[in-house]
Amino acid sequence: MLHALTSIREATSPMLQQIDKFQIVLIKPSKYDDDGYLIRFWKGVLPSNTLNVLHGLTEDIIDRRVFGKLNIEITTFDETAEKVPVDKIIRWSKQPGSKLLVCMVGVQTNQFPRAVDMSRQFRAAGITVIMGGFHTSGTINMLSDQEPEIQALYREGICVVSGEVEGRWEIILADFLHGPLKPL
Ligand code: B12
Repeated sequence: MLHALTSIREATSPMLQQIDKFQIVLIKPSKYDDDGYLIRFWKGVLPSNTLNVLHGLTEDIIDRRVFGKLNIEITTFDETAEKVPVDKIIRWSKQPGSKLLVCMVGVQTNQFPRAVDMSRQFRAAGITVIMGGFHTSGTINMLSDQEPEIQALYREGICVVSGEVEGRWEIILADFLHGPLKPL
């Protein structure tokens, strides 16, 4: 583990010197109703497990200084109970010296169309997007990543995560900081 951490620091260090702030935006998408309207509640009663877990795993990476003194900022949005300020996030991504990653987290099948639509808005602004959760993991593991909807994500430059991320999150983040992310 120590070796892995040292290699992450070494591999990313030249890149880290050029970055003032690394912003990680974690979004739990909501879903559309049968008429295509976005469902959003006035108040949320059950915070999303996935959003909390991803937030905790990211805080742990900050606490362990996996990326040295890099200023890492985490922002979470649960779209079931709050509006996701897409335009504002796009503006954050344009700040000089800042690197921003958008993550669609805990995406279930009923939330997948919404997650894709929101991802497209970020991709149109040149922002890197990663999508994970039961839908991508289940589809890839039960069928394969040759499924048309997963292939469509690849074509649109939306990176896909299959499976659990514990123990691997920092490797994905290092890949993002170092160069283009792998599609899967
Ligand atoms: C607990 C749970 C609930 C709880 C949620 C509590 C909460 N506040 O979060 C409750 C009871 C509310 C619930 C409700 C529903 N659920 Co539910 N639920 C589960 C259950 C048992 C565990 C989910 C969980 O919390 N896992 C822990 C988190 C941390 O894991 P995770 O989401 O998989 O995320 C990991 C990875 O996927 C990955 N990951 C995820 N996203 C991302 C993003 C990035 C960028 C990265 C890098 C990694 C990554 O990293 C995470 C950590 O390893 C699963 C079954 C299961 N065993 O998975 C069903 C399950 C997810 N639920 C399901 C369903 C259908 C629903 C409902 C739609 C039911 C309904 N008809 O209302 C609702 C939807 C609610 C909503 N708005 O999301 C289905 C989804 C099926 C599908 N095809 O998508 C599942 C799979 C059950 C099943 N087998 O049918 N559920």
